[in-house]
Amino acid sequence: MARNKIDSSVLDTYAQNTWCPGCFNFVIEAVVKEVILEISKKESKIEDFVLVSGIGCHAKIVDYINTNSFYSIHGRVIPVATGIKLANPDLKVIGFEGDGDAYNEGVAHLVSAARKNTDITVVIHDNRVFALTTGQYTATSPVGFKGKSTPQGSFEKPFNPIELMMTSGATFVARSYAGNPTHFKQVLKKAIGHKGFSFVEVLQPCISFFNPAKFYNEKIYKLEDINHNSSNYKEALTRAREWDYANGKGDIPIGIFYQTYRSTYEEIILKGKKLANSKLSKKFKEILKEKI
Ligand SMILES: Cc1ncc(C[n+]2csc(CCOP(=O)(O)OP(=O)(O)O)c2C)c(N)n1
Ligand SMILES: [Mg+2]
Repeated sequence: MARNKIDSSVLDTYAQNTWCPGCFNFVIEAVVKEVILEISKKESKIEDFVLVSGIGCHAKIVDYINTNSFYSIHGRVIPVATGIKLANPDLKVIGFEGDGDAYNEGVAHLVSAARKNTDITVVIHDNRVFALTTGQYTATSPVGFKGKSTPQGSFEKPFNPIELMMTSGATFVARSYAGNPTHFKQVLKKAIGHKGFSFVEVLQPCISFFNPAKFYNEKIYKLEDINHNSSNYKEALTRAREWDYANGKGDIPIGIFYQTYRSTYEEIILKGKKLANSKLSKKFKEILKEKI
């Protein structure tokens, strides 16, 4: 089929959708589909994409998009995505994780991927709650969050994922908002185009268990509107620290906080493998000579 003739229905699946009516995951899904289609028409094919999910409401996204996908387990999106990328570096690998998935269960993998600079994109559906299991607090729930496991309010201090990713060495760090699909689309395209580990946190109000949409609409502003310099680490870190996840103080910047470049994990590993192979074959040649 001619690339420019592909229409969005090719990405639809027959899976029955079980998200709550009005869930912001619908917005994320629609944007991801648009981006895959746009990239597929220009520079690659739909089959070049591999989507990897964890477990949770967010994870169902891979059931609803018709391309290669791997439904992994809670907190283990990154090891699976890394393996796929190492096996075939030509693929475009995108991981979808919940906040419980990425920031609680699988936080070590997130830090490692940022440090290693694996060339994958990770999208975090940050609804700041374990949604599928009906409303327990996560590592980004605000102090005082009342849910099933914290009826009197959570007392734990959440961390700031943007700051964590920056200090862990991520080469592309962004935040967007599911209430602003245009913005998310722009950010996601740049994240996929980035060579290296790209991290995109999407603030996603959960209409059933934690819905700060009104608060987000009042507090969010775009980094693009203040001419933020995303190559300046110090400036980016100041912006990353502007909003306090614990008490909601400060305005909420969205956009690309930081972007830089260095060798990717696969480049280094595959170069090492080639070297190892060439040394190995030399040794084999010597052994063969001895035997002849
Ligand atoms: C290893 C493992 N731990 C815990 C669970 C139980 N579990 C399933 S979904 C879920 C919550 C998911 O929350 P989050 O990752 O934030 O995704 P959301 O549902 O909010 O999109 C949990 C704890 C599991 N399935 N596997
Ligand atoms: Mg969640």
